[in-house]
Amino acid sequence: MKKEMKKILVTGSVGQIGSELTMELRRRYGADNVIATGRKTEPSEELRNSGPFHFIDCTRIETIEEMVTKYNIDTIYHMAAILSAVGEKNPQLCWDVNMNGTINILELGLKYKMARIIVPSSIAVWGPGIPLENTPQETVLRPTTMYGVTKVCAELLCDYYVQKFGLDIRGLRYPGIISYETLPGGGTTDYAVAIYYEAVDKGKYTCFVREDTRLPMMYMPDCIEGTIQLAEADFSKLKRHSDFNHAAMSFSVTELAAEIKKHIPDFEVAYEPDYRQEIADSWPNSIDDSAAREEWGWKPKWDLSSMTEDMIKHLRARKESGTLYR
Ligand code: AKB
Repeated sequence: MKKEMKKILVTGSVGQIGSELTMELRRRYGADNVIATGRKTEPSEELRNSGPFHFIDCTRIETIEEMVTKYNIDTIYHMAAILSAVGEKNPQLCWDVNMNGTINILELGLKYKMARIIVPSSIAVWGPGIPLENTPQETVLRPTTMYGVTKVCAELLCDYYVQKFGLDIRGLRYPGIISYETLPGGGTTDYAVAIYYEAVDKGKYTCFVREDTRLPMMYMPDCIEGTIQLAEADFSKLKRHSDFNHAAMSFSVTELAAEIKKHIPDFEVAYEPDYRQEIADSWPNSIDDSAAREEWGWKPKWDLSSMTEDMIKHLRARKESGTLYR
């Protein structure tokens, strides 16, 4: 029997994906049924005023458990994570937050017999030596970043809890996510967001990866839709659980800049690659998400051209109202 999701806890709700995911979950399931949590960063007014918000620390299980018992939580979207670039600067913090945070969530899932737990993964699970184009679902996972190591471990850990304890856990490998609501923090794919902000703000951008860098990317509405779609899929129909490749589009920085120039003709990009180039070079150019399409009906709606038009429209409006960077 399919268990219902009635009281949802979102960790990492102040982050780039967590903030928009929380608002959409509140729209769909009722504001009071979605408990937003963060570690340090103050939430936006919209997030704080639209439903319950609390500070917790996922590495301290008692702080999560307090939320679970207070609100009778039966579903967790575990969005809290240290991303690739920050993870390389502070690998121990990355391990602590990503691994101890995840096992704490899974243990509480068992203890309180949760209906469902969603733990996102990332294209960072891959490393050198993989087929770069259309990287298959099943291929060697040997990441060279601490973030990637934690994401591979978390996928395995989640699958272990599914097989050993019958816990309902789902996860998908996010590409770089592009959005205009909340800035990403500490990832390698952040250039693909920053470029839009700087194009609208200053008409020029200095990119920290080379112009030929090509990575899988996705617009936020597709990311939110796909995440909730997987969460709502019939568990008995899923052959995989924690590691669905999740794709929408793939482009080089040159192609991205050319698309932006269609809206801002004088836009200029300079290139000063830094340590993040090596990380980007270790990830796929594009990925094969046929398992997600077959098992839970995934289909993206946005491509580079429609996303660019929408991003620029929203960022221009924000600039005009003096709230570009909020
Ligand atoms: C990062 O760049 O670290 C993230 C990711 C691809 O998971 N955006």
